Amino acid sequence: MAHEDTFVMVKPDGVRRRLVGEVLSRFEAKGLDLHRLEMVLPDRATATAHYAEHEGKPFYDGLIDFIASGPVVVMHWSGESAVTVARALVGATDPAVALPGTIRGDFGLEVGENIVHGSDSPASAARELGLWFG
Ligand code: ABT
Ligand code: MG
Repeated sequence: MAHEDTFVMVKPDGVRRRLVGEVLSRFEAKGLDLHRLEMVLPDRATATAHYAEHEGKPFYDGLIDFIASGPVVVMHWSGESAVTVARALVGATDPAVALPGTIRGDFGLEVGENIVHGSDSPASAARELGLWFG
C-alpha cells in the first residue's frame, strides 16, 4: 500500500456528453484528492506523445484524431493506491464489457470512445503528469 499520484483525463466524447461532473464526483466520492484540473484542446504533438506506446497499431491514427477532436479535461489526483483505484473507477478498456458501476460500464459502448483515461502505472502517471501539466 502506498500513496500515489495519477493522471486522469475526460476524453472529448466525455466532454461532449457532459460527463465531466459525473467523472469528478466519482473520484471525489471515492476519497481521492484533486490537485490540478484544466480544460485544454490537445495539440497533435501532445496527443501522439500521450499514446506513443500504441504507435503502429491499426487503431492508432483514429485514436490520435479522436483525442485531438475537441477539448479534454485533464486532472491530477492522489491518494492510497491512486493508480489502481482510478483504473478501477474507470473500468475495462472496452466499455461494452466494462462492469456496471464503472464509468465505462455505466456510460459507454465503443472501445474507440471510452470517455475517460487513467494512467496504467506510477511510471506512466509521472510521465503523463509531466506531459500535460509541464
Ligand atoms: P486509455 O485510458 O485510453 O489509455 O485506455 P486503456 O489504458 O484502458 O486501454 P489502451 B490499450 O491503453 O487503449 C488506448 C486507447 O486505444 C483505444 N483502443 C484500444 C482501440 O480503439 N482499439 C483497440 O483495439 C485497443 C486495444 C482505446 C483507448 N482509447 N480510447 N478512446
Ligand atoms: Mg492505456
